[in-house]
Amino acid sequence: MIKKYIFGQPLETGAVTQTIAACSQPLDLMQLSHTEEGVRLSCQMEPLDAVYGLGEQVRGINKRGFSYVSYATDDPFHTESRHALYSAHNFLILSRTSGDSFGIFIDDPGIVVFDVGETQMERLVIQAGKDCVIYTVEGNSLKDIVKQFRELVGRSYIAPKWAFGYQQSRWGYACAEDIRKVVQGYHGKNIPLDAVYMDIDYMEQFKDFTVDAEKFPDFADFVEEMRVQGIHLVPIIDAGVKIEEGYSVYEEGVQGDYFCKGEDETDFTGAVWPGRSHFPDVLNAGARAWFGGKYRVLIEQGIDGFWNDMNEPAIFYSEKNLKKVMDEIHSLKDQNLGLHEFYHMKGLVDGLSNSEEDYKSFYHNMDGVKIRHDRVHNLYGYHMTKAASEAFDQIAPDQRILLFSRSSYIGMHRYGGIWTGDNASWWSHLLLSIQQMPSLNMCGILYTGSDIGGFGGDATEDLLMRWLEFGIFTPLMRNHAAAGTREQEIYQFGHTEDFRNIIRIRYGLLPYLYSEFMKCALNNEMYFRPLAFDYPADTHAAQVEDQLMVGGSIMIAPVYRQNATGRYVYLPQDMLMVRMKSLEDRTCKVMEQGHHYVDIALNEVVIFVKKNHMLPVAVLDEDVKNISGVVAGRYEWIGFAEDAAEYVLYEDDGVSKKYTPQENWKKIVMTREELGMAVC
Ligand code: MIG
Repeated sequence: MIKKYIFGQPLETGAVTQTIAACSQPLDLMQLSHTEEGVRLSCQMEPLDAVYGLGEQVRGINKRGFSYVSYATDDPFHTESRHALYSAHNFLILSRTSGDSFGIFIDDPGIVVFDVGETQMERLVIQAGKDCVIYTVEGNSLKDIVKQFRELVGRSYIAPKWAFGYQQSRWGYACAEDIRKVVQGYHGKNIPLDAVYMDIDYMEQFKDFTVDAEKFPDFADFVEEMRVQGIHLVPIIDAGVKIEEGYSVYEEGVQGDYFCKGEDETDFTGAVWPGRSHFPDVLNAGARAWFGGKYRVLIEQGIDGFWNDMNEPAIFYSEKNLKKVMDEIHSLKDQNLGLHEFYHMKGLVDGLSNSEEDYKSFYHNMDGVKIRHDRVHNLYGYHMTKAASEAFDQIAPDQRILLFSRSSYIGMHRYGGIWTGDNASWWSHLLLSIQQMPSLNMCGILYTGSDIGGFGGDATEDLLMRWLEFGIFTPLMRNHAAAGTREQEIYQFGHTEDFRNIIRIRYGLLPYLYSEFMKCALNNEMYFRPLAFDYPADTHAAQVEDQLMVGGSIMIAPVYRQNATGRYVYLPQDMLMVRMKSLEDRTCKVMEQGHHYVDIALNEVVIFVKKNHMLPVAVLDEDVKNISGVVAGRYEWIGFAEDAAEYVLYEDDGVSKKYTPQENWKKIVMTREELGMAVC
């Protein structure tokens, strides 16, 4: 049961797609009060109650014990003490041991604070603005609450099938030759690869929708050269548009009045990668149609995937603020600085980027209404991505195009996926990425993954290997790293054969992973689930923060600690442990419900199949180069059946949007003998 409550005069964010009438009774699931900031909700939590959700955030699956701020922030240093990351996903579930669990969604695109027992351990306090819509969701299970919420906000984005292949990225591939080397690096070692990313260096001076002709002569030919080898190129698009006379995107934007405005009605200027830039007012329908239409120039050259970056929007500095800071620092010159003044000065410079002052100094024209940016801050990345998606519907209505964003808000999940931003090559971030996945799925974001191997810092070989062993289960499986860090393409390391085996396991599992993704997208379910969602009566399952259910048949328990040669795994029921040294070298063992210590060598992938469940595993040729080597129907089956198990397999052409035809869905039943259980 969903109830809707309206406070003040909220803006239409587009998060919700169902029309439901506002409730005439006051909100009663939490205590409501009106503070100076706006609407405040609070309630008591019993010691064993858990809080799930909030999408892309720091910390664990159970969010208790910390406070989280929804205010999209470009902060590449995600330590445990941070409160905000790149996105704002204002949905959480209070899972109560007493049974009356509920979900709550705060549809407010400005700052929202979730104090989940940080200030007082037993209190959940949510502080929203004055103008917002709040939805409460009651249901008979955690899964049911999520499903109702997901029906409320609409079907999740579905990526083309090739985007479920392995993908390589690096900030630093600067020209066609660099990309050819990457492809050769993979193909030379017989490691499958479906996409290579083009980070900001492909552009002419970081100008959106341009391609530097010196670095990429005959770009369309190059795209074709890659396509023939089965490689999709995925260029980045940044939010800021360079101010430069003669640059058509800039000139059209000025003429069409498509940029965000400053207080004085002139186009707002902030500095990002292209230098002084304007920001398309993607909250305005006209500007959105215009900006989205620009993607066409790359699509016409054969591009079929994009990632939208810097769309919190990140602002390195604004001219106004820079001048103020410079003046202040100048006034300190020749003074004998005390420590206090020194730190103040240092803070001035640090505070230039993504400053609240800047976010309060520019405006959107939301279809006739002038809105100060900070009130709608969390909608920017969402609407930039919506702009692209709406344009794709015009340009290629029947084709799936890969699209994902750094910043997002609930609602954007219908238009694209996300990646989890600039993590680091830290073991703690491997765990973080495991924990973020179910929270994101709750909020509708299914096509997602983190930068495998870590973005900042130097990846070690063992970290990359363990991260890939988890990454083979994330829909977006992309190895990405920052400029200046150790090169982390797989072929840069010594144990290539082990890496190759792991990547091949991904391709082998694809028929399963893709089927499960599609079922979850089409049925509004979660692809990654905490154990507590599937085993609600099991108090041990509720404690598990580092294992996930993946689709309907399996559980994973990734190793995320350096030098660990195994780990404790909790089995909420009897399961079949399948140990893979490679796709072909698999051994199985039936294991009983309970706690186990499981050895998992650095080069092994282990999955746990639920009793009376099974999954397809593709049979691959030795020289499979990409997803086209995963041939429909060429499968073996792994399963755990007392008598028989069944599976609903989903297959399609991978690019069209026809998901429902009967022939896409096949129910397969196999007996214990057929599954080869005798050898386990
Ligand atoms: O300020 O385009 O999160 O993936 O490699 C950094 C360069 C800008 C941030 C993205 C990252 C990308 C990088 N970008």
